[in-house]
Amino acid sequence: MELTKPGTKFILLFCFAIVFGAAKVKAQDPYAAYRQGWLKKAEDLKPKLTETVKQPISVVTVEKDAAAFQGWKAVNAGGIDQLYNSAFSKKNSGIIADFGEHMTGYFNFTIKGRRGDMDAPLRLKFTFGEVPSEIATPFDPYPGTLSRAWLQDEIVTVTVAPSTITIPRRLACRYVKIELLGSSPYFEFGISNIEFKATTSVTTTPAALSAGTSQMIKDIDRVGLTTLKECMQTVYEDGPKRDRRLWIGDLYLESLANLYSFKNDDLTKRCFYLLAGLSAEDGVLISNVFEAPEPHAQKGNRLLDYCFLYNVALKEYVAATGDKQVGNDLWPVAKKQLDMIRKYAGDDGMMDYVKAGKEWWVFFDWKNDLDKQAVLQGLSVYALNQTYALAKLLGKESEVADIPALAKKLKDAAHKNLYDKKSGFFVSGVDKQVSYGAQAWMTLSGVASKAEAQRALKGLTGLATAVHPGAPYMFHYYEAALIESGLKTEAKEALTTYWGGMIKKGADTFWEVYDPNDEFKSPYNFYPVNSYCHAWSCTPVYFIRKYPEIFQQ
Ligand code: RAM
Repeated sequence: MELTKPGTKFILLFCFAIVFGAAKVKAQDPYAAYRQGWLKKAEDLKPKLTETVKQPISVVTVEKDAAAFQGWKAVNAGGIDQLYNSAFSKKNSGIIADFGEHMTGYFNFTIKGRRGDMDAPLRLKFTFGEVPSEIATPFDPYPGTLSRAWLQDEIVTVTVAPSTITIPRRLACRYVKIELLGSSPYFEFGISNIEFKATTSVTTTPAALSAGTSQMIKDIDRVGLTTLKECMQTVYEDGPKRDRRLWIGDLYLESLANLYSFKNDDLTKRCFYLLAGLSAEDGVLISNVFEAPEPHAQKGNRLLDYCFLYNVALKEYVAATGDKQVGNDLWPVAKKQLDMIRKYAGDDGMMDYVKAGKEWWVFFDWKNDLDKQAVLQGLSVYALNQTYALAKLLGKESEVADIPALAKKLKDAAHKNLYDKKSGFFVSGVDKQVSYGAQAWMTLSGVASKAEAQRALKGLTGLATAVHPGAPYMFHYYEAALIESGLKTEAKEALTTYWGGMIKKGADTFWEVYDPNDEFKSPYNFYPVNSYCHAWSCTPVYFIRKYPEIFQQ
């Protein structure tokens, strides 16, 4: 072949350009060929929500009580008829209806004239609360760091009576306060037929716990199930009040609890496909996605630990259900997330957590002072091993042949660099911090031997300086570590004390943030904007039902 002819050269260059260009496009989006298919599957799996109409069971007053959760308690003040049978005026403005349970859905009410003609509009304010303090705490001036609009207060202007009005926004609450902001002195009206159309995608009732189960464990399970049910809408939401969307970390824990309770496999599948279909063009998963107006991701939000947990969640799902189709479909995504472990793993086998922390949101817990070295190292080992287990289930080990050696390298390095033989704790970072998180992840990853794990975990309770979990999310991993290391009594005690603590404080659903020593803790600088029905807090359901020998005796 004569390469000197200008025509041939041109054709060759042209061919190179096409091949190179195609490779470039492919490198940019490794899932280009699959995305639409994944999103279609997600759409096809979208559940139809069931609707149940609920009515208030009573009227309550919310009263100050230093002993109550966040200083406020709801006190029964009689039947709802007192509202329905009298005129609504300044006298009963501020009345609070109690539905007796947490609900997620749509609120409606009816306005009827009682005397005179409606010669002016009416202005009403509704405040919806998951817990009593939300009803009693003024929202303004708003000090929070998230949007003020998450808070559930709505002003409604009514111009025609009679009329039945539905508040357009979906709400999550147990209590509803109604205030009168404006009305005509020449027109008397009443409020009636207060209703809530509650929605969920749950259609099954899980088996009862065994007869010998303690009342406290039964209560924890019941509240955990309600929490999960409320979060199971058309995706696994993190919280039906806030943020009302699919986050990978929450999905992981919800899907575990679902496997042992409602068994809605389709919802889990839908969420896996959605996250995959909406991942970034470089193949990295985005931490959270929205469904409306059409499915889309919160693009800039890259959370390193959540990428790894997607793999773990997928493996758990495939292992439990035997659904290899989903595993095979989404294997390219799982495989891709491992690149980030390869990228930050140093020659010494230690993850460069400082660099990772600069380039990513490394989360693990709502706890500012938590050092992330040990937790990231532990999760990386865990994710490598879990992904390899997934590869085995799918017969794809040859595609990740480097993983076992890498996992071992990281594991050995963790033990060498982070284990303090003298104290028996795993330490993290330059200050050698001892945290619940570090002991939990060193245990779950298998870096700690059983004896070391037991010693470290047991030691935590006696160490005043140990960094505690900031939220139930981290408490889940601590609880899982207690079980993994064989500390059954301690596991039962920890679950009963922590989630039971919320029960004792009146929880209808478990909370996003719970620090037994600080009921006002908020990652968002304003505790009413915390979510009080939060996915990652539902996991006692998983523990209690997966380990009956620990919890149901
Ligand atoms: C919050 C949400 C959600 C969690 C993220 C990291 O915004 O509560 O549950 O996954 O943070």
